[in-house]
Amino acid sequence: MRAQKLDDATITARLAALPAWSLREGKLRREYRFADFSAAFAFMTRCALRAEQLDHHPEWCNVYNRVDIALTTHDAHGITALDFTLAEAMENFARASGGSAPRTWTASFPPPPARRRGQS
Ligand code: H2B
Repeated sequence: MRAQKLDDATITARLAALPAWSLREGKLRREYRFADFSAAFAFMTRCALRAEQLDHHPEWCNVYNRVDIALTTHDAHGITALDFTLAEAMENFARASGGSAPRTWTASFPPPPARRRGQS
């Protein structure tokens, strides 16, 4: 039997263990940045092999060193434990491939000019 769709409270609780992941439009999402294409593709290769073992496959997009991921269980029309299993595997693989969260450009971008000594 395929995995059962998780309820919102369970998804929220399990997301607490995956701080870089978020729920958007019914999918678990994460963006990774790597040193270069080679590192990004090494990560994707590891994920692809695990996805085949699990028979659970990501929606993803790769552009050079960036890998954008969306996980959902199509058969269940929602998030299941399989999505968390794959997300957790991806976190481990990303660590092994030197992945990081993208820099988020906040209100302080561009950064303020460096203060000179004596300036408040
Ligand atoms: N991957 C994902 N993400 N969701 C699914 O429902 C799914 C899958 N179903 N991989 C599997 C394959 C199914 O289509 C095959 C027939 O096992």
